[in-house]
Amino acid sequence: MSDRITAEEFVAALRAHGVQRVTGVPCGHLAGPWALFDGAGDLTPAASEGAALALAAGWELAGRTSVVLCQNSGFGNLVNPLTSLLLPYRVPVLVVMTMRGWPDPAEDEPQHAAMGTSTVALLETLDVPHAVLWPGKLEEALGQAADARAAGRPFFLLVPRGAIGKAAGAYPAGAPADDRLTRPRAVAALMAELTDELMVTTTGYLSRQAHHERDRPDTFYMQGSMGHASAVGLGLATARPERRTVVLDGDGAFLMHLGSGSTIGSSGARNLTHVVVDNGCYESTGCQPTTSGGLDWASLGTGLGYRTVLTCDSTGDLTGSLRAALTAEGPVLLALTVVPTPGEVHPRATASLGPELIAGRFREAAAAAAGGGAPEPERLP
Ligand SMILES: Cc1ncc(C[n+]2csc(CCOP(=O)(O)OP(=O)(O)O)c2C)c(N)n1
Repeated sequence: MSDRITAEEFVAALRAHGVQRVTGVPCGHLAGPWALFDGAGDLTPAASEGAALALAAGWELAGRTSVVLCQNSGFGNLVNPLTSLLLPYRVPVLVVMTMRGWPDPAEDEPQHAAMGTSTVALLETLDVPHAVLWPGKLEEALGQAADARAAGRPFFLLVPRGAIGKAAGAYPAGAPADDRLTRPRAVAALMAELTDELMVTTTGYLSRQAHHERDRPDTFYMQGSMGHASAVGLGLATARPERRTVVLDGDGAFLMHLGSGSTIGSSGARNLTHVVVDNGCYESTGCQPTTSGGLDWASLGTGLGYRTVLTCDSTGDLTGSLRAALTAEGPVLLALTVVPTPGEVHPRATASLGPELIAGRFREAAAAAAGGGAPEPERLP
């Protein structure tokens, strides 16, 4: 399998084409180049792909040749700055985008199917120049990118899964000391505390962990839609005010659509508990650091308007914190600071259940009254 270009070769080629600054949201299939650019001090992680494109536009407007690294699940996030900023203002950013759900959507997870089959057509509809990184075609594609740049146009280099190698030793995570809080410990304890709460879990390892610890129909395992678990949870909580809703979120996902925290804060939803597992990184794609390192969760939660804000970073305080978070008046924010455990990975809920089944059984569970029994009749105005 020598079709694969090494991460070092790929980064060297981009540098030879003048790349100075790099931003984006990570994909496991770009983990090698991400680590090398980060190691060189040239990478700024962005909260979302749209923000990455805007940041790169700023660099370009100030004379720095820039690249955005992302996967096509984030294409939707960047379409707005692509169409209303880069195209009309003729700002030429190079976007290196991995292609999930493509060429055969059946070979990837279900949440990638619709975007996988439409990414190329969307770029064509928008008349945005692009090329696929086929084996041996990097220089040719970068030549096309240079032509696009000369014409003041962005360029998308589409990367098939596995086309670029990994970088050795990127973001190693040591074994956690015995009493340190970890994702498995935090999620196992949370799932054990649940009774009849509705729950929505964020994309990646957290959904997998929740499913592994305790499969329940009243948990909506949301693979995909990164950053939107909190808004889904607010919808559930306000539609079913007599039941507690729990959102299980990651720091990267929370930051991607941080504005929803303000919507939740101002909603005053008394029955909403938002649990954020902060491991300081995008663990599901290779533990690339997020920007949560310097974040003061207590101040942030209070500032956003959450009624109760709790933080916990030790196994000793975990059960007490969870019980308080599940019973206190909401909106509740509970930030759990954990150490990454990338070695513990479980199958996706969608591998055994399928998204339609997850949604169908969740609908039934959500229709039931709190504590089981018949659903409340809907009141007419
Ligand atoms: C819009 C979008 N961008 C990127 C991804 C790829 N992706 C899947 S999981 C994940 C990391 C999520 O990080 P975090 O919320 O901190 O949770 P963790 O993986 O650390 O548990 C990323 C970047 C995605 N699914 N969707």
